[in-house]
Amino acid sequence: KSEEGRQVAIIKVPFGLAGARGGAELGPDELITAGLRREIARLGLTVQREVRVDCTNMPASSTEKSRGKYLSEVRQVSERVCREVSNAVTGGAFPLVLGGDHSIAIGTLAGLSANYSKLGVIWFDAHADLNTEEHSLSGNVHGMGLAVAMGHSSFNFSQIPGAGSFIDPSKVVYIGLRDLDDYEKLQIRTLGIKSYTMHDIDRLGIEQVIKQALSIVGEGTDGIHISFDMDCLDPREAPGVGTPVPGGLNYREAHFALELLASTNRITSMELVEVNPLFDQNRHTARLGVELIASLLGKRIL
Ligand code: NNH
Ligand code: MN
Ligand code: MN
Ligand code: MN
Repeated sequence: KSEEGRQVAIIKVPFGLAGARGGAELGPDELITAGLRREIARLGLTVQREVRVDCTNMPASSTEKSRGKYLSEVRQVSERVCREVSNAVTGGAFPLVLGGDHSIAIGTLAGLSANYSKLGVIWFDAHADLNTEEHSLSGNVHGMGLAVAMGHSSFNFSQIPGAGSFIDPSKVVYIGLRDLDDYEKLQIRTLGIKSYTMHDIDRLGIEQVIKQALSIVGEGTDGIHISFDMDCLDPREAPGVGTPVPGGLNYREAHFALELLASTNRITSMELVEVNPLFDQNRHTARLGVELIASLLGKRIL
């Protein structure tokens, strides 16, 4: 794909029921208001389509016996996101998915897996999102997305119409981890998922981390997806998130990481999640989100 004339499909997913606290459903509109379309235009890219996935944010009184909260709402959103992401790829556009809480990754990964036979995933997050309904301490499905996508949870891709095969843990790389539940630590070891924790970033530097990450997700894959949870950033940079954790990526590390990824011309999709305007100040977090998306889409200083 050439840089010029590259088409972007903006897929807004205003869903917040699966997060730790409400407000993430306001994220997509906040990112648009913060100037996303203008930034994309400045890069010479075209927005081929902008779709808004219909999401329920008023919980129906559920009779479902599930330890995952609002699982029926999550299922419905996942099916819709899967369809939109799949349509975007089929239509030749770069899917840019705007959350919403991180449970929307279930639909994104489902739609991507239908179109790529071997998908690489770089997961920027303070958290591993590897819990299952059985193991989660919170019951919040935004902490389960990768477990669902790998088929470890009783709710998984086999229940999403149009989804492809499960995500291969050997083609997933974490960046920014610093708040893991015991079960997630065990799973990362058992599955052998390559993880660059904040400790590793301190030790290696973000450039080396990205180079190593790319060598893993870039080999034997036909697509590379960036799942970017804004809470990977330090809360001083990004206060407007549902679950802030101290000691995260700083402004330059995050930009440099995404610039390095962009320069490979191998990234095929991105989602940016967990922007929560209710905990933000002066739209700071959404503006940073827009800047980071621009970096991933190829924005250069000079
Ligand atoms: N691990 C915790 C849970 O499962 C926190 C997850 N929170 C997130 N994930 N923001 O990215 O509830
Ligand atoms: Mn997450
Ligand atoms: Mn997180
Ligand atoms: Mn936490």
